[in-house]
Amino acid sequence: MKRINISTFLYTACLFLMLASKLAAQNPFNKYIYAADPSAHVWKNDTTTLWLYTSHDVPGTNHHATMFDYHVFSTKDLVNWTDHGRVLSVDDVEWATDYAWAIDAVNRHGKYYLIFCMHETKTGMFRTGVAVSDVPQGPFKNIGFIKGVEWGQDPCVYVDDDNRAYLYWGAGGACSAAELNDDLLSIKPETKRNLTKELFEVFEGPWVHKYNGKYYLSYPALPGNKWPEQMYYAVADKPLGPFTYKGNYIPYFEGQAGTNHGSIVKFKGQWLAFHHSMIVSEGKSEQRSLMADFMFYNPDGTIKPIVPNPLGITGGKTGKSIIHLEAENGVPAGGKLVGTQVETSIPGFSGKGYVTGFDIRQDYVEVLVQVAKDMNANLKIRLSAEADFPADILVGPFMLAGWSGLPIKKTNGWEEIDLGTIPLKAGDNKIRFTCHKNPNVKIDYFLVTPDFK
Ligand code: FUB
Repeated sequence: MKRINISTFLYTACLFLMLASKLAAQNPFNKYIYAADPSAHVWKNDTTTLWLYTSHDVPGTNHHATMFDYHVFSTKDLVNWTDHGRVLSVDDVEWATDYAWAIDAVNRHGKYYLIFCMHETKTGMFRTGVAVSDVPQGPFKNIGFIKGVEWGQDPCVYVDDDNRAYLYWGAGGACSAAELNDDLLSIKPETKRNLTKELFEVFEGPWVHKYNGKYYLSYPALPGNKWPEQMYYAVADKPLGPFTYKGNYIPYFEGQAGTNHGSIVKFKGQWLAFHHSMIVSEGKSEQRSLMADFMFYNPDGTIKPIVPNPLGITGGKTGKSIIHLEAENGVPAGGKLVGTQVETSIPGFSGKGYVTGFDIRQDYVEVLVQVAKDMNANLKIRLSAEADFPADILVGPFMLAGWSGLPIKKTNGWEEIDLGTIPLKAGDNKIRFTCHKNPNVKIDYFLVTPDFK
C-alpha cells in the first residue's frame, strides 16, 4: 500500500480547510451589492433588530464621485439580512449634486433621521444633510442641511444618555465636533471643537460609542500619512473630549480597500465592529463590500485589535440576503407608480400600505433593485387578488426580460406568490408589474433573493 507522507497530508488538509472557509465565508456579507461606510444601530424601542445605514458603490466605477444613494439593511440574527433598497438618492436632495458619501442615522422624538453628506451644487462643498422617516427602514425625505458646519463630510451623531445630540465630522486629515440643537438642523456654535490634534493620524470618518462611561471616538487614520487607511480610536471622559489616542483596532488586512470606515455597536450582549473591504470586487477600491467582526475589550478598556474573520459574525452559519421592496415606496425608493395609487383600507399589509387601481392596461407599479454583478434572483410578490388574472412583469435596466400574460391565481387574502427566477444586470434594475385591467389586484411588496454567494 502506498504510504502518505505526513506533510503531504497536512498540506492537503490545510488546502481543504482554506477552501471550505472561503466557500462558507460570510465576511464580506450581503455580497450581491457594493455597499460601504456602514453605520450600525440598535434602536432602544426594538433591541431585537440591528440596522445598518450604508453608502453604495456603483459596479464598474473607479471613482468615489459616482456614489449617488444610500441603502438600509437589517438583521435579527446576524446571519440573515434584509436589504430595504434605496432609501435616499441625490435626485431627491435639491441642494446636492453627487458624492453621497458616509452617513449615520438617529432615532429622535419618534422619528428616524438619516444624517448624510453630499456635495452642495451651489458651493461644491460637502454639506451634512438631514432626511426624515417615520420608520427605521426609510425611505427618507430630505429636510435640509445642518447650519454651522462647513465641509461636513462623514457625519456621525452620538446621542448621549441625557438625550443631548453631538455631531462629529471629518475629512482630509481633520476632525471636528459640536453639540447639535434639538431639531438636528444646526449646531451650537459655542460648543464647536477641532479634535484633529487629539486624534493621532486622523483622516476622516469619525464614529462615537460609549463603553463603561467613556466616549470612544474611532476613525480611519492614515499611518505615516500613507494609504491605505487603518482604524484607530481615542477615548474621552466627555462627549466633546479632550480625547486621548489609544490604538489601532483594525490594522491592515488582506483584501482591504484604500479606505476603511467603521462603526461599533453592542447587539444582544456582544460588541461588533462593522467596516468594509474590496474582497468581492477582487481589488477594486471603489467597489466595496460590507464586513463585520466580533470586537472585544481588554480589562483596562482598550480594544483588542481585530483580524477580520472569513466567518464574520455568523459563527459559521450560512445566511440568506433578501431584498424587500415595499410597492408603495415609489419614487423615493427609485420606483414609480403610474396610474395606480396607495391604499390602506384592507388590513394585513406590510409597510405603509399597498398599491392598487390597475384600471387601465398601462397602469403599473415599479421598484428598483441594485446589485453588484450580473446574477439570477428569485422573485416573489405579496399580493391579494379576488379572481385569476394575467400579469405582465418586466425586469432589468432596459426591461429586456419578463413575462407577458403570466397567469396568476386568485388568492386567499394576502399571499406571497413565487414567480421563479429573474435575470439581473450589474447596477440598477427595474421590476415593473402590471395586470391589464384588474382594479381589484393589490400589491404589497416585492421580495428578491439574489442567487449569489
Ligand atoms: O465612501 C466614500 C468615502 O470613502 C467615505 O465618506 C470615506 O469615509 C471613505 O470611506
